[in-house]
Amino acid sequence: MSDSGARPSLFERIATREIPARIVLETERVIAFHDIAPKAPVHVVVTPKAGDYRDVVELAAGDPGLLAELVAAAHEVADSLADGQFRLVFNTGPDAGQTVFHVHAHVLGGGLEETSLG
Ligand code: IU
Repeated sequence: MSDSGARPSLFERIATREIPARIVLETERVIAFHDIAPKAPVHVVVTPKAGDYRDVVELAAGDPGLLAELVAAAHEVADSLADGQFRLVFNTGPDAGQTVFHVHAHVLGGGLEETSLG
């Protein structure tokens, strides 16, 4: 649950199975599921089960260990679904495309040549 009695976020409701998702990995504090609108052959959302932090900047300041758990989960997902190769995207703020204000990473893989930043 979020603090301050706020309504549970979308991703908290996925973590409690209130909203269905295709879950691919779960640990004590982290959950990963296929994005409902994939932007790459592999597109998985990795997020803390609790909605205490709205974005990666808050998470890094407040619980860097949990940020490291997200990265480890992303690596594990990519190992099983994308040959261990992946792009990790944290949309941060509405102008950057963030729509869910519960920190999460997009794990993108499976062939990204057409969207390469390099
Ligand atoms: P964003 O970085 O906040 O834009 O990411 C939110 C993502 O959540 C976005 O890619 C949606 O497709 C995704 N999503 C989902 O996976 N399942 C849902 O039920 C809903 C949104 I609503």
